[in-house]
Amino acid sequence: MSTARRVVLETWAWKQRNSTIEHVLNEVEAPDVTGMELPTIGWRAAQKYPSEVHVELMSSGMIPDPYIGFNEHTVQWIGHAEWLYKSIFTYEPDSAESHKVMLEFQGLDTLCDVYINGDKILSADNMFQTHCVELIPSKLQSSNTLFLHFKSAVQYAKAQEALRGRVRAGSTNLGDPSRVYLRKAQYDWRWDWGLELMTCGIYRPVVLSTCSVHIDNMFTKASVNGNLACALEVDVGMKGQLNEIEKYRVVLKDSRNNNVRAEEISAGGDVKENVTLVYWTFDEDEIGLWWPVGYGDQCLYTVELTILSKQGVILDTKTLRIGFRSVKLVQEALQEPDQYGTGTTFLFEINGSNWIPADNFLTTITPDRYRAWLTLLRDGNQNMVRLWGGGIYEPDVFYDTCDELGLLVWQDFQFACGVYPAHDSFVASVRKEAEQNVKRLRHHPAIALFCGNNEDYQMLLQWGDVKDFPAIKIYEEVLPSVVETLTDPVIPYHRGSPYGGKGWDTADPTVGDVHQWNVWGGKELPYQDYDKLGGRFVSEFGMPSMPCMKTITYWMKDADPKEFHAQSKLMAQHCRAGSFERRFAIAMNDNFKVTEDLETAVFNTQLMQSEAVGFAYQSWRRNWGAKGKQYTGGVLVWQSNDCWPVTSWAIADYFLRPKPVYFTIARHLATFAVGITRTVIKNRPNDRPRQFYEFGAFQSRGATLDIWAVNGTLSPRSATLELHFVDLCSSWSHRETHAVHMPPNQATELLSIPCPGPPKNNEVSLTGYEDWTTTSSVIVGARLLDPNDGGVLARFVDWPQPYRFVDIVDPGLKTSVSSGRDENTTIVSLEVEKPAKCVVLSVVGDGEDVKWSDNALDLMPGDKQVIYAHGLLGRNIQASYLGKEKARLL
Ligand code: BMA
Repeated sequence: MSTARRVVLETWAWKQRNSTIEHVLNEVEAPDVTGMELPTIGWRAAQKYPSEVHVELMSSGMIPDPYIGFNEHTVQWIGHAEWLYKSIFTYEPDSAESHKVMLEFQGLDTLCDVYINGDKILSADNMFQTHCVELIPSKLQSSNTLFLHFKSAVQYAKAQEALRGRVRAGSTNLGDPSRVYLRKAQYDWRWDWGLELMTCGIYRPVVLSTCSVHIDNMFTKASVNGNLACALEVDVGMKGQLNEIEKYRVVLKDSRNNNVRAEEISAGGDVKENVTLVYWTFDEDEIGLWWPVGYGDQCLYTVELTILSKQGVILDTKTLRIGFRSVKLVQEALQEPDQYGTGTTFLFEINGSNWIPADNFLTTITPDRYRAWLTLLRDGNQNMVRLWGGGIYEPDVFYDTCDELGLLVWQDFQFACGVYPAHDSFVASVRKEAEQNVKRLRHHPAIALFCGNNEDYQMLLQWGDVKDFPAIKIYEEVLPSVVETLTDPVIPYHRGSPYGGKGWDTADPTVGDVHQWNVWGGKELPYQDYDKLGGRFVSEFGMPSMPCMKTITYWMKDADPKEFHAQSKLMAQHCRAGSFERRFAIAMNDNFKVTEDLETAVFNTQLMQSEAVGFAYQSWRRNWGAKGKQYTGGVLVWQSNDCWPVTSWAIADYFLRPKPVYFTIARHLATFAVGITRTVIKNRPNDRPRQFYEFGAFQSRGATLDIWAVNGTLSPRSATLELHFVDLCSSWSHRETHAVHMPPNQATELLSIPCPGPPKNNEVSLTGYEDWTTTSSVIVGARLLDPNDGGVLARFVDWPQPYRFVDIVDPGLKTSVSSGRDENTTIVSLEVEKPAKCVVLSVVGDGEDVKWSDNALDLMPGDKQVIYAHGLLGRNIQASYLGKEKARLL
């Protein structure tokens, strides 16, 4: 009998296969049998662990960085070759009673035959599964050779396609449709923000364990009832010599390591593989609840399970960190129709973004990088992250960090944009993948929803010509039953994203969730229409932009200077969005002056993304009304992050550099927010956004302003709404205040007024708002002030549109810089004499990035803004803004 021992196998050698496997297993040199004209590479010590072949090839200097220049194309051969890994491990039976020896492969990417001492022990074909193989101790020697043979996923998928038929799967920029036949991250085949990199390798640890009893899984059922009373049941699943078990010890500890409860349970006679160990109910105040960020603390507990033998030997232990929370997806009838009809809510009271894998090379994403990404999202006032179905089930550190930060997780099962098959072996593989991942994830309080797939229902509806949809069996039978059986309390399951209306009308704005791609994509509508394009829960929508110049410079390394142009070949190589040339042309032409300068184009695309996404967020949050009127229950922008340096919808780029939109979203999602919509009354209503003014007649046409506010707290709040109107073309300005009241946890309409402006004769009108009002260049600043201390609860500035018509005047931007509380922090104050649009601060020169507490601000005269810059370290600051898009020294 023995305590379980686990050893991570970290030392590997790798090489490209160029002879038969038999030759390799026998370590015999042999002639090239691949028949391919590919470079061949002999055994080399792996530099990284876990390991992927591209990363090894790069570390050895054998291939260039595919994220730079056009290098993607020179590394395509790697995905067509086959790759071998080898490890030698020692085995010493610690006693004759060591009954079980197991090898656990926590992640093999993807098609991999595994051999021990020449015997095949596993044929893996699903990257999302953990493969656990029991070894026969008598066959092990003191030194053992483990061989991994990775086959070409590209070729396997094509062969399956030849066998089973070609299906539809996204458009051509979403990778080859044969991808649906292999359970490998779908974005590896290329996506509309990602390059084609078919890597392979040991992307998660390989663990050798020896034990007599092994905890296969621990199921912690932490529940919270309607009165917020908590209970915990702990079940265990075990394998091995169960008759050796004398007792179990279960301990619940709080985050300070204090015992909350502890119990020893005698195993009794006939021990079963699955046992319920404890069911504890707790007194009020004994347990702190886990809340999403912004709603309360994230109290976390650990459950420690120890299995003891009759001799007091610890046979195995397992620890899981849990939280107590209930999660419901509320889909109940709304009281009255809104602009879309009545329908039902879809709410968790959440806002956030869509996560894609943070790198094409998963082994390069360190726990610190995961934490930095998720902290960035949390600091941006997001409280939900959706793990999109074309990526991976992320490693534990991702979900642990979400638990700690209070970020809820919407977890897609890994299917995206395709007609997936459902033959028996495929369904069996998916079932196992789903069971393993649900068991791995279910104890995380952050998990709010499991979702069947990304856009598979929608694509079908869109195409209209696909009759056969075999994977319905997966989305409507297999996955919901796995979630229902393996979670308790049951975690909500949603068939697909989007999914809702009758007959799979995935675009129905009154039921379920929608993906809104009619601004960028679809009908190419102006982004100023986003307020008419909402739904009960908008789980995707977005607008792309270029990353900052520093990131562009990374991929331009050694490039010809002529590539530094918005429409150059290298800029296109680093933008994968379908029809991006035409779509950018339309949206940019609608809103901005055409430019040939790359830096100006970068600024303009970023401003457009910020304005578009910002307008959507503020409009849809406005739909969060009182009970029965919660018309929009959440918004998840596409997309949080990037997997390489690229022009995409990401709100922060590959190097975690936030784009202006990141800060704009943060402001719209703050606890208090104020919003304005401007409607130009006598516009041409059918062919242009209603916010656009007529350049020829702006002295005679007025606009109305609708102003609302959101109180995200659970208490009512009184405030002063302060409005400041400033004309860009004259010295006219005007201020007024209104006392307002905001009921808790909802948006409230505050005012609907004509927009004031300078009178025709340049005489200031003091008598209300008449028809002579103009929107021509009147900037409207709104602030919500605390009536007691004047503190600013929220601010928003509305500019006339389109921006290409606005005659910008020099805002007279003044900055002052002083030292902050610690040597790493600098306080930067910004003031203007005239309004400035989207003032983006950046650091001059190279070195570490600066973390700005806020950025991309709309500044108003008399409203000084203070920003904290972390890591500036005495370097100079530069600024860009609408009208001065090229950054200049302050
Ligand atoms: C969606 C996603 C992705 C895609 C994005 C941008 O609908 O599900 O497939 O990358 O749009 O086009």
